Amino acid sequence: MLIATLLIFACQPAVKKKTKKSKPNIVFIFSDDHAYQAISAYGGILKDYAPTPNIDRIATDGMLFNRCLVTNSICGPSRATILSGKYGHLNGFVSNEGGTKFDGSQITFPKLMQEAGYKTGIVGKWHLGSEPTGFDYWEVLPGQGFYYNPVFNTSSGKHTETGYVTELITEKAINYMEEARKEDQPFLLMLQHKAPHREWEPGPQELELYKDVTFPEPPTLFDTYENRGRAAKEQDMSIELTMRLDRDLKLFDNEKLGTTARLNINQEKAWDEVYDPIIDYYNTANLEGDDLIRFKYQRYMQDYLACIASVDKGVGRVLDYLEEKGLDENTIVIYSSDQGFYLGEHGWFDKRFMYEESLRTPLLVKWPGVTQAGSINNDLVSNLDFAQTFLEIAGAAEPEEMQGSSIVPLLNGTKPADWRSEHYYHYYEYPSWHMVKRHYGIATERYKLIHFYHDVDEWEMYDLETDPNEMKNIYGQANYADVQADLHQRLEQLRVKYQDSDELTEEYLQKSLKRLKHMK
Ligand code: SGN
Ligand code: CA
Repeated sequence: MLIATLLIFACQPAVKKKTKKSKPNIVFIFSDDHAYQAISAYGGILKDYAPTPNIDRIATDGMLFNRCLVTNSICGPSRATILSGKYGHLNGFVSNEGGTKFDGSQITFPKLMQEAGYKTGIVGKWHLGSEPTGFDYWEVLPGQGFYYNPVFNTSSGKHTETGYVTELITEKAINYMEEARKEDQPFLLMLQHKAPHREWEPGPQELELYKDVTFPEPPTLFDTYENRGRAAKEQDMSIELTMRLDRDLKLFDNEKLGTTARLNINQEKAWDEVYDPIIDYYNTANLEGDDLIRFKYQRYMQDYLACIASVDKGVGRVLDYLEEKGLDENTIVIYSSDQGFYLGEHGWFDKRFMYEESLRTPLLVKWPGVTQAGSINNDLVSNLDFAQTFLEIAGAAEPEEMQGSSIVPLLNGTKPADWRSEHYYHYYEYPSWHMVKRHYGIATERYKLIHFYHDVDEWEMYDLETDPNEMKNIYGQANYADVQADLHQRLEQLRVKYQDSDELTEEYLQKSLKRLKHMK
């Protein structure tokens, strides 16, 4: 009898039938303008300076993606692509400016996750014009949001809170998880920071962090844009000419600044203690030419990285919270940003270009039992893939209309035979902030072919193997003729595959984009 009972038990399937609760929770931590160069785990010249021990923990325990490429290197469009799993020309959101609002009635992955039994919440930066849909809980910053004493929008109206935005968002995220874990449902949390977006206002805990630090300069800080087309020359995003001495670098008295207008008395006191001596130095140093550019670069890095330090502490708090509550084993933690960013490369800040620093966004994923600790993935993945990835994790069907591919197999350490070998990019927002001309293009593992099609009609091509800093346009060079012809053909195929076309672009141009104007 006993033996028979044991046999029956032994014959039970080893894997328990998955209940709703056993589906993993997803914590998607998403910052704004966080360059991969400013994450220690990515290496590079700031490796020893980037304040990211906690983001690095995700890499140590999970997988780091070296080539996560965005579809359009700008905030709203990146977010719209993530939610919809589609390119901007199909989800209707191609530009931050021009009055477009995300059409929240369309299919998005959070809605489908709700149907699959998930509780869904979003806190922090949203930046899509319309109200969030597909979330049981949302508490978001209006527009770009404020660093200090921010306003939050919720379904029941708006309110202002005292404190620093990164800390407040982290706090709200933990509160959300604390509620969500009591329920009999897995949860999705989108924890979306404003930081480290311009104007890089450090939090009270990090104001002094870098005041005495000198950072290494990128080799292309004094780029003169030779051997490239008009787009690189005519942008308006240089540290030299565009970066503002007041709001960006905080080199004028507080009262004159929009930036610090929101500080209360105590916050202002702490702020002045740090910035007054810097202002004094600047006023007496009489810096000019390259020396001034160098000084501005250092100021920029001090504030930018200080903002990241607060984001990283928040990541640490979330990871610790999950461990303390025993949620870590069944929670996937993802860290990413809406796009990459220039940290002085080519003399720039901001993003938008299809060149590497803005095209590549950080992506780190820790999925206990699935991602191999410390693994590195070099495949071409994209923010276009996030929606379908989350849906596969949730066990929900992926709608036909979504245009990416789930990266779950890659997380498992297996690359599907038909994984993409090229990525399609399209940037529209011109004339506008930073005056980056409209362009579309193809990126492969080694090459890029880019068409600046508006205002100019110029092609650029880069060989990342021989020219990783993209300093030499090789379009039209005889020794690359075959590669060029192949890239042209593949680019046309991609435009067909993703249903993009000159006609559709023209339609956007006639609608929202015609209202764009130059801003600095
Ligand atoms: C703001 C910034 C720009 C930035 C855009 C888009 N200007 O307008 O420098 O390029 O956001 O950024 S600021 O003076 O208001 O800071 S995005 O991340 O939202 O796309
Ligand atoms: Ca951004």
